[in-house]
Amino acid sequence: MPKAAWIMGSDSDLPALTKGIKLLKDFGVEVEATVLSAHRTPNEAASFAALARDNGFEVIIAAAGKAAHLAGVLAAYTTLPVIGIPMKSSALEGLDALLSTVQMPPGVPVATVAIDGAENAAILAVQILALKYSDLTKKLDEYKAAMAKSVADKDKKVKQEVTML
Ligand code: RP5
Repeated sequence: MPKAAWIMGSDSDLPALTKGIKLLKDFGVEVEATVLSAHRTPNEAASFAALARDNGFEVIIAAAGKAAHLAGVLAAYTTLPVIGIPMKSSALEGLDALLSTVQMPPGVPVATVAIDGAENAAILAVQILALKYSDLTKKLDEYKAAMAKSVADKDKKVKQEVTML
């Protein structure tokens, strides 16, 4: 079973992440959620990342707000792919976290999704894991087909509503 680590800087991040975590689990990925902070528990964060591959993780998702260095610090200690989610948890509405997460120096990439972009983080993680687990490719195709159907349904509904105007 594919295995992902979903790290968050604080328990206060969880409500904005649950939809993404659920989506990742719905794809059949084992998800281990952990609270770690680049600033409050730097040693634990470094050690988690350094041991992540040996502990069976294949991708790391890291969500943090404010001066968000979590994803970057984890990426510094592992060669596993790290997906960063900047959280909208500050007076700056997440722009601070976005810049802190995305502006990594050459050599230490963090694949950064949108502010509060937990669902895209989940899908990107599945796309990475699908390179190894081919059944995930089929599930991604089904996911895209369902998305397209939902847009087609909306198009039909809008056309009907506009006809009635
Ligand atoms: C960040 O600071 C966390 O990721 C969270 O988004 C934000 C606030 O954390 P708490 O003060 O609620 O623990 O490190």
